[in-house]
Formats: sequence, structure tokens, C-alpha cells
Amino acid sequence: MSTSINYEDKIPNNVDLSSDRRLQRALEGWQPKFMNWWGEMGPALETHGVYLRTAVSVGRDGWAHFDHVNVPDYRWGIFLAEPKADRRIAFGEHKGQPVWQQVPGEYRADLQRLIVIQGDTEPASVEQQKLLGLTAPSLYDLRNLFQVNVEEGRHLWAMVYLLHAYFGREGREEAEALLVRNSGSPDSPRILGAFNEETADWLAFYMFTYFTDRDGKYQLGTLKESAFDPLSRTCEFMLKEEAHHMFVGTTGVDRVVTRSAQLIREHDTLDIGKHGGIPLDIIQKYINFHYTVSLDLFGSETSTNAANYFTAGLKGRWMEERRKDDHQLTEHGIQLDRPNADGTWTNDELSALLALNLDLRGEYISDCQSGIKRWNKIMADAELDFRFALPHVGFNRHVGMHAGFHITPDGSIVDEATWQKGRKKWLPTSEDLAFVRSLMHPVYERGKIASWVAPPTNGINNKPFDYEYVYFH
Ligand code: BYC
Ligand code: FE
Ligand code: FE
Repeated sequence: MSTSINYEDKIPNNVDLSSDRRLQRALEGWQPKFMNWWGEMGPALETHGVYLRTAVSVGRDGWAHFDHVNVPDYRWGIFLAEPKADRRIAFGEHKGQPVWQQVPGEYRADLQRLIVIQGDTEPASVEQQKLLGLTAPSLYDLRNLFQVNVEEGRHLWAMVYLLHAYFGREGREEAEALLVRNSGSPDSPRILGAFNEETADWLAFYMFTYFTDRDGKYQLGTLKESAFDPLSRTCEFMLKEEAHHMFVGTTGVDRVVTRSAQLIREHDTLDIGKHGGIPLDIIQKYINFHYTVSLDLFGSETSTNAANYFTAGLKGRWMEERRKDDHQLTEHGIQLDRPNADGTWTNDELSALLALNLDLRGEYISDCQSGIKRWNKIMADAELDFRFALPHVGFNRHVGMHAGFHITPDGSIVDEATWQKGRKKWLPTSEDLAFVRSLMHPVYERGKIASWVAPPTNGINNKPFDYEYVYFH
């Protein structure tokens, strides 16, 4: 298997695609369907070249090449990280055995399901972000949006490659279905909840790339541990691309918070809406919303699915190889607070094997906490008393043991009436959303920026902020 990327083929790849004519033909048959989907469901704004990075190798340094490209001409392809010599299964009942280059018959259905769920999220996010190009706050931001979009499109390619190469006819059918389901469609929605929500404005986009792409990072991290080596290598390279998506989210929220702080200082009021800024309480409500719909993506706290995936070697834990235990989890326990109908909490002890979704969610939550710390440092540096916080893990949940309970951001179990009254303080109201949307006007002059967000401290690839990241003619 060669690791340098072949751009001569119709489908760029580093998997020696031309040596397997059947597979190549099948994927070349899917390619025009992907292009049709991109044309219909991809970015609504037409441009004449965006400063994008394209993968040129999968190695550690210098994998990306930057240039202006016409977005539909982006070279979507199939890139797997380099194979590791003598890689062994790191966990579960096959621990210590060589990893698999083919799908074992008994795990076919489970692996296919994991790949389909992962694959479904990628085009979903492109669909959710379709209209954002019409209101970008700067050329720099517009470029970042398109970068994220083309890479999510490539992540779809990554999963479709696995489906075509290893899952036969059923895999090809699933690959077609990935282009048929659509975000928010009443008849054939995307599989996971968060991917049917709207990403209606740029604050939502930054929150999505902070909180929801971060779920992607953690899920891909567990699939990278997989005994099915092609999946592992695929996810490893996707994680490299993913880092930029989260950078867009982290620095995006930083810049909104920075701008709001400036306006508060300048006008000596928290009520900065009339000065073109986003009030801090609205930012907090967006955090509450995007964080909690992303928590739902981790599934139930106890999951026999997750336990079976682990035991079989299909999906590991975050940083599996660095964990200091038996990697089989036959006897460990884990503590968990469970809500009760009478408004109290009960502390339960669970088997660690059943609680793997909870384990991953815990890693994710501590990572999210680092964003809160950054944004509060911006508050402190501006000498403002306001502090952001992550709401309680049970707040606004629709999946898992908190679903069906009304839990406030500070973790009290309350009745329906109290919930309904508090809701408008905790989650974005239709007025909040309309207000944020009213600030969204495109700013497409070089070096200019919208009123509600600070410019970035650095440009992309050492270019300045006022670089012409996007051509319009
Ligand atoms: N919505 O046993 P449980 C990304 C279902 S993001 C709707 O707890 P499990 C990206 C579940 O299917 C990363 N249904 O579930 C980010 C099951 O149904 P059945 C995406 C849900 O399997 C930004 C039932 O409830 N990757 O890459 O342990 C931009 C019982 O649940 C939901 C993955 O998720 C939900 N939220 O865990 C672009 C990795 N949650 O079987 C891209 C692959 C659960 O009873 N997926 N259900 O009919 C998985 O590992 C697991 O399937 C999940 C769920 C973690 C999602
Ligand atoms: Fe992705
Ligand atoms: Fe992403």
C-alpha cells in the first residue's frame, strides 16, 4: 500500500485504488452522486476561489498544500494514515492478537453500523451550514467555513470508501443512503439528534465547531483504537483535519466574547445589543444549548452496545493504550448519580464495561471545561465579573438517564412549570435567535469585520487577516 497521495486518478487516494478495478469503478460510480449532492446541499454561496488546504501526504509534517481553489473543484479523496508495522489489538477479548485487515463475519453488522453512523454526521454538518456563507463576518471566516465544509465532505468519502471496499453490496447501498437522508428532513432525517438541528447563525457555527466537532474528535479517537485496521487508519487521518475545525470553534467563541467585552467596557453597559454586540447571557444560552445537544451524542450512560463494541475490539476508549488497567474491564466499577422522580439523586455503582459511553463523555466534558476557562479569562482580563459555566450534565437532555427529567443548569430536579418558567433564562429564545440573526450581515471587503466579533489574532498559513482569502470574480 503506497502512502504518497496519487492525484492522477479521478479519485485522489493513497490506497492504490487503481489496482482494484471493481472498487475503483464502484467509487467512480458514486462520485457523480456525491457531486450532485454537493451542488444541491452544499454551500449556497458561489465564489471564484477559496484559499483552501488540500492534503498532499499523510505524514507528520507538511501534509497540507494551500492554494485558491474553486470549491466544487476541490479534490476529495481517500487518505489513510500510514500503517503501523505489527499493530496489535489493544483491548477486549482479542487483545494482543494482530489487527484485522478484513472484517470478521461475526462483527460485520456492528462495524457497518458504526461506520454508517459516523458517515451520516459528516454530510449532515455540511447541510446544516449550507446558508452560512451568505452572512460571513469576514473573508477569513468565510474561508474557514468552506475549509470545514470540504473536509466534512472528505470525511464522508472516508466512510464511503470503507463501506465500498469492505461491506459489499450492503455497503454500497448504505453509501447511497448517506446522500439520501438530509439534516432536518421530516421523512428521512439524519441519524443523530444534533445533526438535525439548524446552524442558523455564526455564533451557532462557532458553538457547533467547538462542542459538536469535539464529539467528533472523541468518537474518532475511540474508532482509531479499532481492531479493524482500515477504520483505525482512516480515523487517524480524519483527526488531523478535525483539529482545525475545533480551532475555528475555540477561536470563534473567543472572538465573540472578546468583542462583547470591548463593547461592554466602551459603552459601560451589559446591554450591548443596540451597539451591535452579542450580550453575554445570550452567549451563555448558546453554550447551554450546543453543549447539551452534543452530550446527547454520547448515547446512554449504560450501553450494552458500547460494552459489546469494546469486548469485540471494534471501539476502544479515549487514549486506550495509555490507560493503566487490564484493557478488558471485567471487574472495575464506576460511580454515577441517577435522578429520581421525587427530585433526589441516587449514587449507583456500575460496571465499567457497561459505562463506556459515560467514560468517553467524561473525557469530553473535561475538554469542554477548557473552553470555559479561556472565555472566563477574557472576562477577567477585561475586568468584568460575569463568568461562563457549563450547565449540569442532566440539563436539557433527550438521550440517556436524564431524559424525561427537568433538570436546571445547576442540577436541581424541578417540575414542568418551573422548567417552563426557567427555560427562557437558560436556552436561546426565539427572540434571542432573531436578534443574533439580525446581526448577521456579510462583510466581504478585505480586512473588514462585522460589528459583533473581534478579528482573529492570526491569519491562515501565515497570511495576514486582510489577505484575499476568497475571490468573488
Ligand atoms: N440520537 O446503547 P445506546 C462527528 C440510539 S460527531 C438518536 O446508548 P450506543 C461530527 C442508539 O442508536 C461523531 N439516537 O447507544 C461532528 C440506540 O438505538 P437502538 C459521530 C441515539 O450505540 C461535527 C439507542 O439509542 N460518530 O463526527 O451505545 C461535524 C440506545 O443507545 C442517539 C459517532 O457517533 C442520538 N444522539 O451509543 C461533523 C460514532 N444516541 O440500537 C461530524 C459512532 C443513541 O436501540 N456511533 N441513540 O435502535 C457510536 O459509537 C454510537 O452509536 C453512539 C450511541 C455513541 C452514537
Ligand atoms: Fe468530520
Ligand atoms: Fe469536523
